[in-house]
Amino acid sequence: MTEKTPAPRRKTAAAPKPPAKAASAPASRGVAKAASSTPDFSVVVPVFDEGGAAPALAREIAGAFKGTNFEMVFVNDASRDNTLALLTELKAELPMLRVLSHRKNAGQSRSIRTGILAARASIVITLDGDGQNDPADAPRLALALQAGADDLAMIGGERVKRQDSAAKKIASRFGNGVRNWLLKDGATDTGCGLKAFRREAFLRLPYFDHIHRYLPALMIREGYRIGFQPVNHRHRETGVSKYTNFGRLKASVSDLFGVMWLQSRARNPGGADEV
Ligand SMILES: Nc1nc2c(ncn2[C@@H]2O[C@H](COP(=O)(O)OP(=O)(O)O)[C@@H](O)[C@H]2O)c(=O)[nH]1
Ligand SMILES: [Mg+2]
Repeated sequence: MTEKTPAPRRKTAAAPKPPAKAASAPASRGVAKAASSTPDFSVVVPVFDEGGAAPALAREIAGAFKGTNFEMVFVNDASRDNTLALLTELKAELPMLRVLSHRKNAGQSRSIRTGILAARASIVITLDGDGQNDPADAPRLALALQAGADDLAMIGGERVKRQDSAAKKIASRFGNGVRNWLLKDGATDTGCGLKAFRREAFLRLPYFDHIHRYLPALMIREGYRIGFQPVNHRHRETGVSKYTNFGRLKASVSDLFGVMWLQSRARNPGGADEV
């Protein structure tokens, strides 16, 4: 595992240790938490019009995490296809599958947040819902995080061989370069949907749409350490990408300035001691 602790703009020290189990987590409004025993891992998957991929992906995740105490939280982002019907049906086959459904489309970041708010484990793993991330990699990231030091808040996947169009790969390389140059987050692939992080650490971060691309910078800002591991990447076999290069660029410009501003306003006490 490569662990990167890029120099943040301001000196930061380790944040206090997140508790091993999130004792009582705020559930998202209107979303009740299931009452069974607390799982060790919550796998959160945002899905928007992914009916072609979601059921097979859920089965793959169940296979990958078999033997561990885990749950899956699929968040249907007001899909217009049969995603919700298929996932609802699948609950009979996969008892550890939970399905939440947005009433209106709210985007990938909000879907992830909804899933994390509902998650019952202290360690959350996110994966894209189109099957491009390989569930076989996910337990490795989760276990590395679990075994890591207390202030290690996230292990991000870095796609070794991107299976996307040349245009998307070029745009992504450019975007990652600019982001790393401006934010100094040490990440080469923040767009990789496969990440493992501590639920409490995520919930400490300021939320905004598209935050999922800035988790390394924001975790470092909060005083945490982050790590990365190489992961597999697969072709999108069904459905269509929900992003265009232009749309991504437009959002990225204002987001970059926003995160730079957040970094300039970071002050960290280096932990708080009770006396
Ligand atoms: N872009 C986008 N993705 C969403 C939305 N809601 C959920 N998602 C999910 O976010 C993940 C990433 O989207 P995807 O189209 O695969 O992005 P790409 O791999 O960069 O082309 C997929 O699982 C989507 O289904 C949304 O409103 N917009
Ligand atoms: Mg994709």
